[in-house]
Amino acid sequence: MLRVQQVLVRDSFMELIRALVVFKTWACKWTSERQGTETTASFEAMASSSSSLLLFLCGLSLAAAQLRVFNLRASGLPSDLLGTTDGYVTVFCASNSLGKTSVRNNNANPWWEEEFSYFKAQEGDVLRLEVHDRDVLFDDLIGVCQRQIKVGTNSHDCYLKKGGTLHYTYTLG
Ligand SMILES: [Ca+2]
Repeated sequence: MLRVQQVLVRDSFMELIRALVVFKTWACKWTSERQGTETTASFEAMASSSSSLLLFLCGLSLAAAQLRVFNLRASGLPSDLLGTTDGYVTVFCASNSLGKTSVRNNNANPWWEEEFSYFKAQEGDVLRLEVHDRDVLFDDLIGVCQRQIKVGTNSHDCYLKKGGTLHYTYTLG
């Protein structure tokens, strides 16, 4: 929603700038014929400051925000063949890896104290958390949680494909 508004604002200003450029061209012609350069200079200044404003607004639409992911805990994780679950979570935002938690050995209801930060997040980016069970040879993927992030502090419960639930909180802004 925010992004849509930013695009609309940006497009409106693009129209305004186009109109200003047309007006300036006309005005410059008119003033050079009638009054010399003094008025032309003020039109130049006006168009120039509008361009700066446009650049500022374009920058705003690409503005990055800080994402913080924390309070990770799981409940009811399924046990593997050896009867233990050694859970850990890997965290991604918009295909960037933010890192992974430590492994909580032999615990179906683990929690993790690690926090993850990403300074280039934008509203609408996809936050992805993967819950794994570490094994001797190949780790098992228990489930994946992903959603588009929104500004503010948000907590979610996510049901994992192979069983159990992941709880997490993130803050964007
Ligand atoms: Ca295991």
